[in-house]
Amino acid sequence: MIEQLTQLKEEVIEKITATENIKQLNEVRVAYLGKKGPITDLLKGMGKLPVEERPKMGALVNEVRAEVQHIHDVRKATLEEQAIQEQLEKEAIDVTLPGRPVKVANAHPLTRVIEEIEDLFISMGYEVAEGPEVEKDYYNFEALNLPKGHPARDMQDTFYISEEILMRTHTSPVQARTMEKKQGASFKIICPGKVFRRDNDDATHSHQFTQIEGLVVGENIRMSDLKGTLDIFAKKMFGEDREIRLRPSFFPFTEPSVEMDISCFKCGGEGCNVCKHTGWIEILGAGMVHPNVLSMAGYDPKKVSGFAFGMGPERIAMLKYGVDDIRHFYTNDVRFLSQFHRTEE
Ligand code: 2NL
Repeated sequence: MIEQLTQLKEEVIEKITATENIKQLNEVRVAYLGKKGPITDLLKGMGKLPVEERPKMGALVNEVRAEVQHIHDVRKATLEEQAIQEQLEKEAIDVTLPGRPVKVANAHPLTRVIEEIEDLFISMGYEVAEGPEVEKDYYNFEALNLPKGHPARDMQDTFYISEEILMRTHTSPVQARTMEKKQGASFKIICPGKVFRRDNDDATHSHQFTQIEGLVVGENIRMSDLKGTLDIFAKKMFGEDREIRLRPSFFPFTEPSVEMDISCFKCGGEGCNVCKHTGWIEILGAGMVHPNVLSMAGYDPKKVSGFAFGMGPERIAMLKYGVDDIRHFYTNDVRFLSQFHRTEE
C-alpha cells in the first residue's frame, strides 16, 4: 500500500507539473484529490488494514495529500500569474506608435478674415463694437447724412420691416449709435457684422453679407492719420511690400471721400489676372467723417474730426484665398469649407 501511495504521489505530481492552465489543473485536482479520487479511495480502504497499522498509514496518506495539495497550490499561483501576464501582453498599448490624425474644426473663412482684421485694430487700441441687425431708419440713414428723399437711398435697396424699421444695409448705424453714446468723448472702434440688401444673388452679389467699418473720432484727426492707418492695414493683411493708393470718391457720410487700392499682391504691379492688368486692387472706401454726421451725434465739428472706412470681408477673403464665387461662403459645402481645415498631428 505504501508503494501504491508513492506511485500515486509521483503520478499526481507529474500531472500537476504538466498542466498548462487553471482549467487543466482543476481537472487534475478533482480527479486525484476529489471525493471520488484515488487518495480518498485509499483512506476508505484503510478499514481492511490491521488495526495497529491504521494510524501510521492514515498519517502517511494525509502527509501525501498535504504535500500534493501544496504542490497544487504553488502550481495554481504560477498559472494564475502566467494568465495575468498573458492578458496584460494581449491588452498592452504601444504608446510609442504614431497617433491617428484628427480633423480639427476651424473657423469659417469669413470669421477668420474678420477676426484677423479685429486683432490688428485691437492691437492699435480700437474697441470692437456691435449693434442690432434690425435697425431704425434713423441710425441706418438719417444719422449718416442720408435724409429721406436723398438720392443715395436709392443706391441701396433695402429690406423694410416697417416704415421706420429695416434690416441694416451697412454697419454704419453701430458707429452712429456709438458716437451718440460716447457723448463727445474721443474713441476708436471697429464694427464687424451682417448687413442686408435687396439684391439678386450671383457670383459677386448676395442679399446678406458682412462688413467691417472703422471709426476714429477726436481732436486733430487728419487725413494723414487715415492714410497711415490704411497703410498698416494693407501691409499686415496682404504683405509688407504692399503700397496703397487713394483715389477721390463719394460717400454721403464722409467728405472728402476716397477709395483705397493696394499694389497687386500677385504680380507686384506688373499686371496680371488678379488685378485685371492694372497693377492695383480696390480694397475699401474711406473718408473724413462728414460734419453733419458729427453734429447729429452731438459732436462739435469745429472742435473734433474723424475718419472712417468700410470694407467687405467677403471680397478680402475672395482675394486672399482665391475664391471665385461669393455663394461658397453661405452654402456650407464641406468640400469648400474643408479646404480651410487644418489636420492636427
Ligand atoms: C465701402 C465704404 C465706408 C464709412 C464706410 C462711415 C461711418 C460713419 C461715419 C462716416 Cl458713422 N463713415 N463709414 C465711410 C466711408 C466708406 O464704406 O466701400 N464699404 C464696403
